Amino acid sequence: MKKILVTYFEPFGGEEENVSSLVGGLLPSRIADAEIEKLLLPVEFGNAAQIAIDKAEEMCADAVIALGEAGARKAVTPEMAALNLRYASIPDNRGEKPQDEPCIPGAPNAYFSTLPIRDAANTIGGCGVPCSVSYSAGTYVCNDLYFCLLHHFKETSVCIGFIHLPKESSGLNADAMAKALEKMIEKLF
Ligand code: PCA
Repeated sequence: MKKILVTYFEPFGGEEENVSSLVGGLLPSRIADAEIEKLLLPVEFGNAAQIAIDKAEEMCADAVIALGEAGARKAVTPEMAALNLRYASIPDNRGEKPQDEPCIPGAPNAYFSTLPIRDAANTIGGCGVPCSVSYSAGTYVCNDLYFCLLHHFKETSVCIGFIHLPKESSGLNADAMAKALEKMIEKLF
């Protein structure tokens, strides 16, 4: 049985909710042959990543699928890569506002996803949910989490993917997004 850690975020930027936790919360605890563990993360540079890494290690995860909200987007966007860069235009939930700092000093400039992102996007799109591959996860806490996970697990078989989700006001509801993610997990694992 595969073990998959699904993470999602608390609200940030003064908002009341974060669509990633609505969608993550709707996922069942078992999908086909995979056991799903869920984890809510704080929107804090460094801390979110450390909490996710500790949990993935503790449960011996085979994969980590991280979810986050990208409010301005109109589609589900699996992220192809993460940059070793922190730049915040608004403070994180602890008040940190880094201005062009590395996530991890001395680490490579970027990593590619170790989840088959194109297949993931095709499966989500096949469920009738607008979906396209994104080539930038930004430079805020989502990218930080993604980069730190990819760095930590780089020489292991643990596969890491990140998916940004649009707000429900884009016309996509959490239920439809959760169903599509369930299908994606079923196909990939
Ligand atoms: N979205 C932010 C951080 C938390 C979230 O859900 C981002 O895209 O970095």
